[in-house]
Amino acid sequence: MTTARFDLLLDDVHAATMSDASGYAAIRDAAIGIRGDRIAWIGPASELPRTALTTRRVDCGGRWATPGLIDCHTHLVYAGNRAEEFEQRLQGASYADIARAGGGIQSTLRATRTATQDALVAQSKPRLAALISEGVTTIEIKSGYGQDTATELKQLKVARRLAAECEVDIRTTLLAAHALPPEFAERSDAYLDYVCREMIPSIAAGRVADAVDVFCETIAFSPAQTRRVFACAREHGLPVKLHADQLSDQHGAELAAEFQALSADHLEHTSERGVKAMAHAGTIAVLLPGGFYTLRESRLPPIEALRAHGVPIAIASDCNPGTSPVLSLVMMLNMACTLFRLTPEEALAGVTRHAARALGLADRGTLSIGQRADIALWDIDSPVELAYRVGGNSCAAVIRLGAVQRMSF
Ligand code: DI6
Ligand code: FE
Repeated sequence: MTTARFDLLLDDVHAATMSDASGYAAIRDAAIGIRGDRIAWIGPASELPRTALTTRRVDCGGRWATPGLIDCHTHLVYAGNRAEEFEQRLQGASYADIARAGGGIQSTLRATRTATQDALVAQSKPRLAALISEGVTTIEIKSGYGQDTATELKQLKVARRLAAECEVDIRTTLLAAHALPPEFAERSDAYLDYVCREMIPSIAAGRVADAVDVFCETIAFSPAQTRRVFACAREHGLPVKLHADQLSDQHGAELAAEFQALSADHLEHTSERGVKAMAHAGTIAVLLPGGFYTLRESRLPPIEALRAHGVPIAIASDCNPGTSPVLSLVMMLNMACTLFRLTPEEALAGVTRHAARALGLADRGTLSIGQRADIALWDIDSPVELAYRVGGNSCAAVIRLGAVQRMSF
């Protein structure tokens, strides 16, 4: 028998491996052996080969390990602040009223267009740091506050720069079809000509985006327009995602499924037919409780149908300045359970295993042999506590690509 050799061995640890569809797939009193940037061994410590050698050993003191968290839907890179809109909404204005008065996405667009790359990095980094401090090791960041090639590119480049400067893996998504820029007012088809003829080709050539997203809604782009953007994205070899059925049933889920989208996100108004189409296509459902909470929505996403048809459910922060000024993915576990009635197991799978799939990533999201060694350690007595607590940060350590990033014990 060959001797097991590890660079890092975690022991006296309980592991919520998330490695199968049922619950935490927990291993109590586990050990996790890491070689290079991968998990090389995981199992009950009692089964660890006695001859195993390791360069470094960390006694985790009975803490829980989970896969590093994955936030699969954010608009984290933007300039400015919309706190005054929060006050306006408290006084009775609706999200749509504010948008019509030139606020909302347009106000973030103006601020983002005029910000330098350095200013965008400086404003976005603290938001990213907050998410990372709670165990996030992979995050998706969308553009969508530029609506011209230069600014969309600037947002995506800032996201790439944040990846180089921070301890996190970043996937980027082009969301050029988020809102209509002022120069194209009343001319949405002309704007999409520009998106398809110029933006998508140049973004694809520069390899600055990993996917293309569209906001399909009465206040944004129609299903026919979405179809056009998706066809163009696919021609350029980019996978698609969709802001689908958030405020009304646009049959967005069906449309996403038709284009084999990685995910359809929001889904509050999706019908059972839409859910079936997603199941058939393997499209992941991304639920965003932060927006639901902030806008005080009442219509729930079709959780029962998603379960019944076996559509994997991911959960994300939707971090954005308007509808979800959320800087805690762990808080979304609580909201997913409290507001959407997910189980704590489902919620945790939503920010690990299923979130990885929503980004098309097969190398992370579970603690199992061969996966990236992206691991969060938590000061909790059981994994339910992650969803149960509101506030406080119980993340005690983060290991990313096999390296200990941070450890508070
Ligand atoms: N749906 C949302 O909830 C956000 N974007 C989207 O397509 C809102 C973005 C904002 O208000 O800035
Ligand atoms: Fe969003």
